[in-house]
Amino acid sequence: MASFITHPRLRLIAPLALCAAILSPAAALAASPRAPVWATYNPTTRTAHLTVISAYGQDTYNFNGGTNGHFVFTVPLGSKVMITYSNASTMMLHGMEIVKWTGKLPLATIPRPAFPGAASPNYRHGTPSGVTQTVRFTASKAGRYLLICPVRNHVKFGHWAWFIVSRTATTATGVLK
Ligand SMILES: [Cu+2]
Repeated sequence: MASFITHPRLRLIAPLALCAAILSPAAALAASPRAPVWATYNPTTRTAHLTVISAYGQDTYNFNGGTNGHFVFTVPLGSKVMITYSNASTMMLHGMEIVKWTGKLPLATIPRPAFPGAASPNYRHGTPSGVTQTVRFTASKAGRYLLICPVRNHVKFGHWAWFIVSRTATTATGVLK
């Protein structure tokens, strides 16, 4: 189960597949929608695999369905982070970048990535609709970071999430709050 819902495209249809597999109405009630698995962690290789989708579920300024910091990723300090990033919007470019939390949102200028490689290709311009990319970096410093969409004005419109690099976490999580 876990392996098949980690694929973003399958993730979208997973709830339908679950419903189809359920024979009795009582069971259907019991198995109400299950949150997608947005993060997995391999403690042996210290690799965090994250899925990040812009405009997930509805075509708005969201990451994995969360706007304005309602989605939170946490990874253990020192993780090798591998992000599968997709822009699901049918209307516009979006991108992703991890930046330091300075106490306020980067509304006017877009900072450089907090870690080398922690941004989608050509991040200020954005990723075209329907394209999936891989982003790799090492979460080498503990602290509070933002996952932002660096496309012009998108942070202002709510296109940002939290990204926490934790000294105490033993696994990676991605939660919509
Ligand atoms: Cu955006």
